[in-house]
Amino acid sequence: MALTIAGFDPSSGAGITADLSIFAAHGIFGTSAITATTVQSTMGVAGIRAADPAWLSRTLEFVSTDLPAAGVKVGMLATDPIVRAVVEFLQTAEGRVPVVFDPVLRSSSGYELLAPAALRRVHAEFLPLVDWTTPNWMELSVLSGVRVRTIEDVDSAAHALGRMHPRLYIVVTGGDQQEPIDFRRAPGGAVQTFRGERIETTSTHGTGCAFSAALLSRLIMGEAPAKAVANAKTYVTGALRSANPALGHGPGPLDLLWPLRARRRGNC
Ligand code: PXL
Repeated sequence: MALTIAGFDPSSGAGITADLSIFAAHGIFGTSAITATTVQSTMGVAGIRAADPAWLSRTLEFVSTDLPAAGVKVGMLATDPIVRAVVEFLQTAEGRVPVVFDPVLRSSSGYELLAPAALRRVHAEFLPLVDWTTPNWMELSVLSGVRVRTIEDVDSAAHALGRMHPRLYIVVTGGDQQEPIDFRRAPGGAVQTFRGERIETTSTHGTGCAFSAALLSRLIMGEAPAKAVANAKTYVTGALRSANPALGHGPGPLDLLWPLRARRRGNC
């Protein structure tokens, strides 16, 4: 069982409902706790309302006592009080399970999905409780404080972030770059790069959610770090490849359930 602590995107391209589909595609049952609701479609984010932090804390405590998760994914954190509630939960969570953080900072339509004032607590209290983070280039730049314009900058920024948080695995996703290279830094500083295939599609809404939730699923399935990253990437590539570009008027959703259909056809 996996838990996602994230925002609600009513178009299901990203956020909680997408995460639950991704867990399901990996055969994993998912529970969830909402940090914020958004007014959103493939056309972009039109509004955000953060959840009541006390209500989030009650939800996390009540659900996890009954249905303890084997891994936790954290997405949109929205505000500083929400970060505090998630920190308190992770501190009291029984046992050590993998925690994957997709650092959702800003929507492509320009909305702040994490208040800049909350970044201090993310570094001081939240990231020390996280095992894996999956920033894209822009998110890596904000988290590390290092400008990221080239793959060499990715290397410096990932090492800077890794020195701040020595037990963190950092996977920098490059799917939105011309050369889709994913870059992994392990605790201790070892680096591995994964060269991906570039899929030309307009269906890209929630790609970061898909990668991070697939990564958590693979970790829960017991895969070692390099294999989990490679398989999460294969999952996202498949979801991009079989997405229906006719869905929505903006960047459409991925085909998150493709492994179920592929299996039914006997292809996988
Ligand atoms: O893809 C980032 C993301 C994650 N979660 C929620 C979102 C978005 C992007 O807008 O709304 C809830």
